[in-house]
Amino acid sequence: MAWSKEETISRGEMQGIQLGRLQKTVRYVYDKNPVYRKLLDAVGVKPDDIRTLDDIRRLSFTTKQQIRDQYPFNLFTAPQEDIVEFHATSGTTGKMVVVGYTRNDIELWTEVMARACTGAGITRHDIVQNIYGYGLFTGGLGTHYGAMRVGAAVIPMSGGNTQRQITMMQDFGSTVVTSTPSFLMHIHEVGEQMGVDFRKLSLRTGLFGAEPWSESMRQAIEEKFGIKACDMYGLSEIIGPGVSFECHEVRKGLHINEDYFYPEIIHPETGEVLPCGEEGELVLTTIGNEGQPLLRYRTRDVSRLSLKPCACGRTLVMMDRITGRTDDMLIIRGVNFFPSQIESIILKRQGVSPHYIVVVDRKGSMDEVEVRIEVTDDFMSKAAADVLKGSEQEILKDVMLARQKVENLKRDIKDIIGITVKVTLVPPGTIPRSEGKAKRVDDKRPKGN
Ligand code: DLL
Repeated sequence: MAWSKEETISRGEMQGIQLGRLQKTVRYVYDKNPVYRKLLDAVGVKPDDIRTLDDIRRLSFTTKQQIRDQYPFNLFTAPQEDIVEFHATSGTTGKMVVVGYTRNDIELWTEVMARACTGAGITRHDIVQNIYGYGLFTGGLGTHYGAMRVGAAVIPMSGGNTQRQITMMQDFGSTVVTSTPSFLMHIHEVGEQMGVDFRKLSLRTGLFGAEPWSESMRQAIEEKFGIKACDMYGLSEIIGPGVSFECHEVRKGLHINEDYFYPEIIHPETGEVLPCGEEGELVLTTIGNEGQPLLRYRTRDVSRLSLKPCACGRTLVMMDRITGRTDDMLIIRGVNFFPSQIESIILKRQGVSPHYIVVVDRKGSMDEVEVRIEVTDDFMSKAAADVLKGSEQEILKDVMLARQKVENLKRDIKDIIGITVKVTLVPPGTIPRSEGKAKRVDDKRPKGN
């Protein structure tokens, strides 16, 4: 059973809703926001020019960089006094991507998340252990709102606290977990060492997302926990979690809440709109948001749309699980960052050069990051000279200095991106140079996982 009637309406009815909301959104941003008015004027589009859904193609794309350029509030379309909540994701050189929600936006978010929860089979009889982080990250609160709306009891655990998560599952009898897939697998590893058999607990379903995960990861979660694992997709810029979700009955693709988020798939290089069924970059237009509506936002996520009917009865257009990104954004343990954020830190520190590589690998079920950075020639020759001189005191000083550098870099990186990484200093010239685009990421994680 779907949560709301819009999930099962005919294509014609859906398109009618979409067109009305698209026209309203374009008029709203044109009238209320000078940045948008300028952008629309630049492509020669007035709100009245949007007469059919295909007219959306006359609008230009919006990018993450454009949102950053308007930091923090210049893309807000609602007046400040109507904003009731902020969220944000980290961004390059410290500038975050900020989102503001009006009361109606929170209502919309709650509604789409209630659909996602219902899709996963969550009802008022459930106890939902919400392991998504609460805070500026949208995962915690978005899931909280939706789970409460369907009447479930929410345990607002937030992330971390692995052992306590296990205790809560055991003592509170949680029936649902909502978490990044990687963290749930970590909980399993820790629990196994404690002798916990998760299959014997009350857990029966889970809502997973915020990072790429594969069919084999789903199988592993379902086996290890004895639950049904459903995928849920979203991004802060658009609303947070709840853009699309899987139904527990079928679990083969995600239903897009297209009456609020209008999807297109484009060729990532040419920007050409691709027909249904072809793989490309997902572009989303919010057609219900008030705080910060986005027109044709380039998500950089790669997927494919399908209009095939789903056995669950929902008629919403479906998208494939995300298969990759068209930029170099990394998602580690649910935290998003770009290599360029690390670069900005390296450039501020002395004794290290801007030659670096971010190595990502998987140890057990957890992704680990090592940042290899070349020290400068000066640093190296001083150390080499001290070794040749045989001056123990000086060598010791060099070693201490190098250790200090590593600690400082680790701390700075943690401050900016929020996760602990391993930092390794390497001799000058040892990181491979590239003639074109520098290779900043060496992703050693198994593909398709
Ligand atoms: O991750 C929102 C969210 C929270 C979704 C909880 C699902 C569950 P951001 O932090 O802005 O928002 O990150 C958005 O994460 O563009 C994708 O690249 C990636 N992502 C999110 N969900 C999935 C998923 C939240 N189910 C970015 N599969 C997006 C693959 C996902 N990637």
